[in-house]
Amino acid sequence: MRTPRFTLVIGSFVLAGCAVAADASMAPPVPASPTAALMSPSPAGAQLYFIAPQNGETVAPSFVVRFGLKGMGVAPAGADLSNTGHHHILIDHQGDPDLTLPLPVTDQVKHFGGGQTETELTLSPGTHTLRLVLGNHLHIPHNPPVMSETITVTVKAP
Ligand SMILES: [Cu+2]
Repeated sequence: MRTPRFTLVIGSFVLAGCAVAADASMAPPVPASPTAALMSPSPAGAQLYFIAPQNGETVAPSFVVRFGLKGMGVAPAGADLSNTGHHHILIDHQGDPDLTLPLPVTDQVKHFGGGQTETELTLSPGTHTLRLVLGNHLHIPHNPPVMSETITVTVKAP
């Protein structure tokens, strides 16, 4: 008479054990790099793009660049708010920057840590490439990175 009851208790234990194991498997993976824990997730479908200029456009030596962002918000550098970042523009940059580290400050990487959504660039005559990259509060690209396509503009002589 007592055996069936004992079996029921054991059964409950096994079920509870399974639930705990399932939760553990949902834990995030171990960071792959020292800065991985400092990266911010980007939501699915986030898009970064140029409102102006357009790819292939010919522009004056000084021209306005407008940054377009869908699915995320803009926040100043230092403000750790989910699903936000600030803009960076890569000018004549070869390949991707290191997407696991804070973006450097160079002539080819400009930061808009104030939360700006446009800027005026002055470039030498000829063709130049431009690309936008969103960075988190620490200037680290998101995971997955939110980057625009690379566009080419032709700067005419003054
Ligand atoms: Cu930055």
